[in-house]
This record gives sequence, C-alpha cells and structure tokens, in this order.
Amino acid sequence: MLPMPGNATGRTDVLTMTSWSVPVVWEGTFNPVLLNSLYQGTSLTIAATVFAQGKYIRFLKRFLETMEQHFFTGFNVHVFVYTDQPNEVPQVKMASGRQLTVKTVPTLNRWQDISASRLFLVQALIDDELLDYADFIFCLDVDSEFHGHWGTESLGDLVGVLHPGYYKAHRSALPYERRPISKAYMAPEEGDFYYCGGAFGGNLQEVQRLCRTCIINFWDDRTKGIEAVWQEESHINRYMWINKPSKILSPEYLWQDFAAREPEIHIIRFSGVAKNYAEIRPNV
Ligand code: UD2
Repeated sequence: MLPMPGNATGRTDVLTMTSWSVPVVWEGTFNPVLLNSLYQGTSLTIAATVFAQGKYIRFLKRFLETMEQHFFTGFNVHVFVYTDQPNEVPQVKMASGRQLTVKTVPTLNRWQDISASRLFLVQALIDDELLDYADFIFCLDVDSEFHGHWGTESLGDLVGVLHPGYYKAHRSALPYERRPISKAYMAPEEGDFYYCGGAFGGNLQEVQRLCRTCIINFWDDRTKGIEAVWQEESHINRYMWINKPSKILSPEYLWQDFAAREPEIHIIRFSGVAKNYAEIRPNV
C-alpha cells in the first residue's frame, strides 16, 4: 500500500524550495515509490547523452555499467554515446527497455571544443530524432559514475543541478563569465545558483531551446574572438538565470570524488571521478 502523501521527513538543513517556488531535490524530500507509481504503465522514455572522445573513452564502461544499476531503473532509457572511437565502446548488458546508440563524431583537438560541441550535437539529436520519441533528456559528463538512485524525482521541464563546488557560496564568488563583452556575462547582482555543465536536462522542447540559445550566444562570442570562462557551462548558467529551471537537483546528483563528503549530503547519486587533467585532455 502506498504511504500517505507528503514528503514524510522533509529536510530543514538545506534549501528545498527556491524563491520562484521550485523544488530543490534532496534525499528525504521525495517518495520514490509514490513518484514511480505515477509513471508505471506509461511509456515514459528518457534519453541520455554522453560524450567520450579521446582518452575519455576509458570512463565509458563504468559510466554505462553504473548507469544500468541506478539511472531510471525500470523505465525506458535510450543512451546516445558520442565518440571518435566507435570500436572501443564497451558492451554492457542492458535490461529490457534500455538501449544504446553510438554516434561517431570527428576527433577534436581542444577539450574546450569537445565540451562545447555537445550543445550542437544534442540540439541536432533532439531536432532530428527525439521530439516525437523521448519525453525527457539528460546530458551527462562521462568521467562520472552512478552510486545511488537517480529516477523520476529528477523530472522537470528544465532541470539544473547545483554545482558541488559552489552550492554554499554567495553569488559574488560564483565562477560566472564576468566580461561584459561575452553573451554569457553575469553582472555582480545577477545569478541564483551555479549550475553544472556536466548534468542538466528537461523535456525535449526546453532543452532544445536551451541548446539553441546557448549555441547562438557561443557563436556570437566566437565571432568576437572570445570564449566564455567555462565554455558552454557559462552559457548554460546565463540561460538558467534568465530562464529559471522548473526543478533543481541538489549536488547529490553530481558530486566530485575528490571532495570531502559534507554532512548534508546523505547520498551520492552521481559523482565525477578524480582525474589528471594534464594527462587526459588533448590540450592544456
Ligand atoms: C566542467 C563541467 C563540464 C563542462 C566543463 C566546461 C561538471 C562536473 N563538469 O568539467 O561539463 O561544462 O566544465 O567546459 O559540471 N570530453 C571528452 N574528451 C575530452 C574532453 C572532454 O569526451 O578530451 C567530454 C566528456 O564527456 C567530459 C566532458 O566533455 O565529461 C567535459 O569535460 P571535462 O570533464 O574535462 O570538463 P571539466 O572537468 O572542466
């Protein structure tokens, strides 16, 4: 029998609602059994994109294996892997209703370009293949592993994840793009949170709109000869300041292995593995 509604225990030690009345999802603020029951029997389909280019291909196996254990288990999931080494994509056994498609992309020589190219390719994927097929999409960094449940509580029209390094910081300390010439510029009085470039999502229309806008702004910067301080992450942060997310996920949804566990983090669902940037990136 389902428990009564209400989030049972709730949380008082963290922000669980924004000033624009949007939930911030933490362990203890939702009932996964109740939430899943709302979608059982539907054809809910989640698309996920992950890019594994150059040496980052080494992270793909653990990413996919752990995704299978924790990400929307019991639902239809279609993972799109973008790589320049299609023959190196590992075979990972997937449950019924889950599938993987490999997309071959050219090798790029700057990590900044690889990271930023994701917006173009995600937009093309939505335009060409997903609009009439999937309900939601999540765009995820490959140098990460799942450690705990990530499911229907994360669904929303536009979903941002609080960056693990900055969720306690004042807006003046957030690493937004600060040069007014950039289309990602954030003035000192602007900014709600600092969102991750490594995990974001939403419904197809909203993520399509995010990608379109950020690509236009990215190219506008490029024609002026500048690149935002954190590439597409900077543009996404500008976008989410203007277009507020309808759901925000706590840093449980993208932690960093190298960071000490904080008391408010009751579960780590997805976490970036420690890596040697100098060794793994194609350029410095
Ligand atoms: C942050 C963001 C990342 C992106 C970047 C800014 C988080 C946790 N990470 O991470 O999403 O916004 O800043 O550019 O929010 N990749 C390859 N091959 C490469 C380089 C990158 O496949 O040679 C892909 C891969 O999927 C990787 C992603 O691009 O996960 C982001 O690159 P990163 O992890 O090196 O970026 P990082 O750690 O600075």
